[in-house]
Amino acid sequence: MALLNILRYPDPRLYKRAAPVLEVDESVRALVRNMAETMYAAPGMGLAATQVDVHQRLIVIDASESRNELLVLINPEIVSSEGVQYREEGCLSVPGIYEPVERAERVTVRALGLDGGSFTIVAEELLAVCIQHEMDHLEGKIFVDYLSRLKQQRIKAKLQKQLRKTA
Ligand code: GNR
Ligand code: NI
Repeated sequence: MALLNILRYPDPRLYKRAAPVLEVDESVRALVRNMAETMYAAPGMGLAATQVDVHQRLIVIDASESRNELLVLINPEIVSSEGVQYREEGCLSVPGIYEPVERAERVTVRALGLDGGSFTIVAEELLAVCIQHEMDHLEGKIFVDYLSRLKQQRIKAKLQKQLRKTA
C-alpha cells in the first residue's frame, strides 16, 4: 500500500481529460487500493485518478460518516439527473477553500466495479454532489472553474502564498 501525491490547483495536469479504463485488471485494482488509502488518510470524501496524475476514468468515494462505505466507480456515466442543489464544496487539490456550487440533486450513474461488472446506482444529496465533483475531475474540470474570475484569482493567489510558505 502507498500514499499517492495529490496535485494542487492550478497544476496544469488537473486539466487533462481522462481516458476510459480498457480492462479492470490487477494493476487497476492496485491503483484503486492506493487511491482509497490516500483518500482516507487525507482525509477526503472522494478522489479521482486525475488528482494523483493518473489520467484514467477511476473514482473512489466514501461519503458515509462512519468512513466504511467505499464506492469505486470505473468509467462512470451519468444516465440521468434531476433537480438542483447548491452546496459548499471543497477539494483536496484546492486545500482550505470552500465555496458553494450548483449541482443536480439526484443522479443515476452507471459504472464498472472492481470485478469488471457493470452496475447502476441512484445517488442524492451529498453523495450526488461528490459523484459530480469527481466526474468533473475526469473531464479536467475543478469546482473553482464554476466560480467568478475574481474568486478564481483570489484562490490562486492564496494557494500560491501557501505554497511559498511550505516550500
Ligand atoms: O473531500 C472532499 N469533500 C467534498 C466536499 C463537498 C463536495 C465535494 C467534496 S470532494 C472532496 C475530495 C476531493 O477533492 N475530491 O475530488
Ligand atoms: Ni476534488
